[in-house]
Amino acid sequence: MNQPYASQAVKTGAVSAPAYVKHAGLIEWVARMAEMTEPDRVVWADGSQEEYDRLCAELVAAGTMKKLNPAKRPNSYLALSDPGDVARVEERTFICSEQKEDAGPTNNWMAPAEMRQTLAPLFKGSMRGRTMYVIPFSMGPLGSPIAQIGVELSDSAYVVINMRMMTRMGKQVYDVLGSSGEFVPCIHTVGAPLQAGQKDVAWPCNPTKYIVHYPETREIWSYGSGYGGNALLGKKCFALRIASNMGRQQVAQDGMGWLAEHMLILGVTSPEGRKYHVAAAFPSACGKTNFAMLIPPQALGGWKVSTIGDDIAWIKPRKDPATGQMRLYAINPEAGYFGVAPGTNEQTNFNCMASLKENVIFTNVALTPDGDVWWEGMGPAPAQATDWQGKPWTPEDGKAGRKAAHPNARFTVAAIQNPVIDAAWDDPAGVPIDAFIFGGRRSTTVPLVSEARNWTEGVYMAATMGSETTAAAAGQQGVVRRDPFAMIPFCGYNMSDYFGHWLGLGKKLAQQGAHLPRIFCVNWFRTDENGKFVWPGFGDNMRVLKWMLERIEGKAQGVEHIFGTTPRYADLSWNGIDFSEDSFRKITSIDPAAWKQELQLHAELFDKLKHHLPQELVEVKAALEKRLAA
Ligand code: SAT
Ligand code: MN
Repeated sequence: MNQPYASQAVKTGAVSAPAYVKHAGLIEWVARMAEMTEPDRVVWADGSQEEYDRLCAELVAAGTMKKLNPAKRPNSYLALSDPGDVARVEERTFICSEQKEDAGPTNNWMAPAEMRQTLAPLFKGSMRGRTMYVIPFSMGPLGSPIAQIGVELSDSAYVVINMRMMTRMGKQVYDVLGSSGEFVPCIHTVGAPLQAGQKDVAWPCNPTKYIVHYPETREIWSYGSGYGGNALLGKKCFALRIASNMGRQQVAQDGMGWLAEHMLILGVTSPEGRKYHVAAAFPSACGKTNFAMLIPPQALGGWKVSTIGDDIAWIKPRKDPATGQMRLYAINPEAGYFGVAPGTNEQTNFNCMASLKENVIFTNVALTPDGDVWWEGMGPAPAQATDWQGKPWTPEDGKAGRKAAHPNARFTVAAIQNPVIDAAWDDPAGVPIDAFIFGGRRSTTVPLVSEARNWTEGVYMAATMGSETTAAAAGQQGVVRRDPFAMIPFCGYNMSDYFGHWLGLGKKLAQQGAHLPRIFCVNWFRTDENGKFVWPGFGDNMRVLKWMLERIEGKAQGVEHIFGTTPRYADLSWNGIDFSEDSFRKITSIDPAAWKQELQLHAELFDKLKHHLPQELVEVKAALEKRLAA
């Protein structure tokens, strides 16, 4: 793939890079972007603690952040965003491939030339009055053969400090990059230039937003938002949308390619000391961080869970050095967690709360009178607080339906603060994956857990996954949408080609006698007549995980149904919990009428994705329909 920025002649007129930056193409690009966006100054971020502290102080002075009470929450800050800039903006997210069909029907598309013309006047002078930060970062352990380098230019200091937590960010990246290494150029502006003498606002942004990806030239251009996945370009934009393209393009080189997935990665150790690794895909705000840090119930007898990653997995095939057999290995390309705060407490996620004791950036949670933070579901509400919009709030307001924290309020914290971080979380070689789990948020229809009979059926389950929408994205909440592989907002190319890539990789691995992960589908979210969740979830999800691992070991039983194998009541361990057989039936029952409707929705999805849709998936669907009719 050609890298337009790696090889151009230097004309460093506009910027002077520090001596440790040896990459002429990078310097030239920075100069060109500075010429276009016209910042007052260019600052080369070095990733040091001193720089972090200085930027935090500047953000406090500007009113973007408040420093929390050091006695309660040492070294921690609260940022409150503009009320119109609180989540990813999927409607404003574009995959600008040369051919429209390469973006596919699930992505917004515009021709690259047309998009460049659209963006040019917006980026022109967009950083006036501001500082342009040059943020070098590595996705994955620095220098690892699986890692990739990016450089983000941003006029937001908030982005710099978040990128330092979320990625391996800093001047050490330039040593790896050298004078001609490849990097993904990412440019971000809040789109709010300042005229001389004009006073800044605490959270500058622009009502017009564009989150743009050019997969062929591997560039990211983000305009108008300062929030999360719109602005921290290493995350969804690079590690999923651009990286999914990289993984597929690699097929042309090595016949297999690799996968960039919206998955947590966890390690799980049995009481006998056997260690497994599981990668699990859930849509945003469906509990990936909680699952990645879960504490197994003691009554299950000594299972342990450790975290490798909580949101994104890069997965590559390679020979197991011990057995010589091909396997899939996963790394977490990130170095921190950008998790949903509301609902997090000592019961739902003890380890997460422990991670949040210090050195945290909170965004859009509530502030308590003693200078600490609070959010819905954290514990008893304070008698008064300042809400996420900076207004006074009391529990009375809460009763009237006004939330103190935004439902998509987030924390940013370094992964190393997690008390159950896996010893191998930073291993450049990655961890071997034993099982894939796919889960959506479904109040009906989908049973607690089923195991696919084979890779193709597993891909079908993942491809047809549906989920009720959450606050992680702007738009209506609680409506079921198809979210194949939890990748609808993140797949950087045609979704049918993506299914084909998964099927092709499975096929090639099987031909080589590989040890393929098993595929499971879960749903923690079935509700009863009163709309209450039936399954306790959180730590008790270990009961389901245990069954899966025992399936892998050939020990656990189950029954086959129309699309897989599900445990019977007696196949799960119920030590330490009072969960009736009747409740179990409520969350595992398969209602043929509901499934007939569900298959109708699969048909609609397949119709939408018919261009390049793999025939294997059409065949799985036909077989399913036959079993359902029988
Ligand atoms: O805002 S992010 O995209 O970083 C978080 C999410 O939606 O998963
Ligand atoms: Mn996510």
